[in-house]
Amino acid sequence: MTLQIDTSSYKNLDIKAHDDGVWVVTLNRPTKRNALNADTVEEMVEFFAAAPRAGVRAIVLAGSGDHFCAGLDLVEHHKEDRSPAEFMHLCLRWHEAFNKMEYGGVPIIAALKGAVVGGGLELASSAHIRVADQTTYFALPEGQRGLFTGGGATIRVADLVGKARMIDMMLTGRVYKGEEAVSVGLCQYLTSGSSMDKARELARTAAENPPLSNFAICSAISHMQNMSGFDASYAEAVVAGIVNTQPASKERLEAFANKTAARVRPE
Ligand code: 1HE
Repeated sequence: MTLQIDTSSYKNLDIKAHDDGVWVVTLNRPTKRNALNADTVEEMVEFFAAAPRAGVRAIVLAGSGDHFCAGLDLVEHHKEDRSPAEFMHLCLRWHEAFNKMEYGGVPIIAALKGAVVGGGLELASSAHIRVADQTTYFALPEGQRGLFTGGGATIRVADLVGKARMIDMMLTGRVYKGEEAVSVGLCQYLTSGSSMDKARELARTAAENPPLSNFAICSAISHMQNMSGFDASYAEAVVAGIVNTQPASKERLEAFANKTAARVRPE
């Protein structure tokens, strides 16, 4: 049975389902530049845990206002005066949310603008595709704030840009934007228009794939990266055994054999 998501129960996320199966999830604290407080993280855990079982075909993740996300809610963190154990447990909730995103099997396209910094970059790097616009900039200001990453940057940002660039970003506060951000791997698309429009277009395209194929693409690849090559090749064969014999794949192969399916062409 398909899980129902009650979008009205979310306060820090604005969630809208569209007819094409694409859901738009918007961080909804623009006056705080969408800084991630503990409540927002809990809402992300809840939504991203439910999405794969709720018929969500693809997700666009965005921020309201001029900035995608200013990272950890520094004011909340300051006021709460957390103990090491309390902050560790908070970080584990961030990991819960971000792992649900990366490994959940539903394509997530991040529509970026303005600041994508600190924990905001950790969030963006948990999406499967990142789209930047002309205002988007990326940074890890943890060093300047006397902090360290706690939301998976050591894994995902290092994966995107490599260890040396990540260390440079953290030590010096280096900011990347524009074509340079694309070339170092922080985003895959840079649009002259709206990142939301481009992300919606990409999400619609992804949503047309059979859900089981998308599940494998947006879950198995990440899992396999964590395995030895030997185990990953075994797991790949098992996943391909299931995905490549599904009814939806048989229909598409029939269309290819009948010459009714689109061919792969350069644009
Ligand atoms: C915030 C936050 C925040 C803004 N936590 N409240 N992240 C950072 O080090 C980035 C901190 N933020 C900034 O550098 C700037 O705010 C921005 C570049 C994102 C935006 O600048 P601007 O001029 O548009 O806004 P502002 O005037 O700085 O802030 C507007 C309000 O948003 C203000 O609140 P107000 O109640 O005084 O109006 C700010 O306090 C609030 N605000 N950013 C809380 N981050 C798991 S570990 C992860 C570790 C990290 O993420 S470290 C990186 C933290």
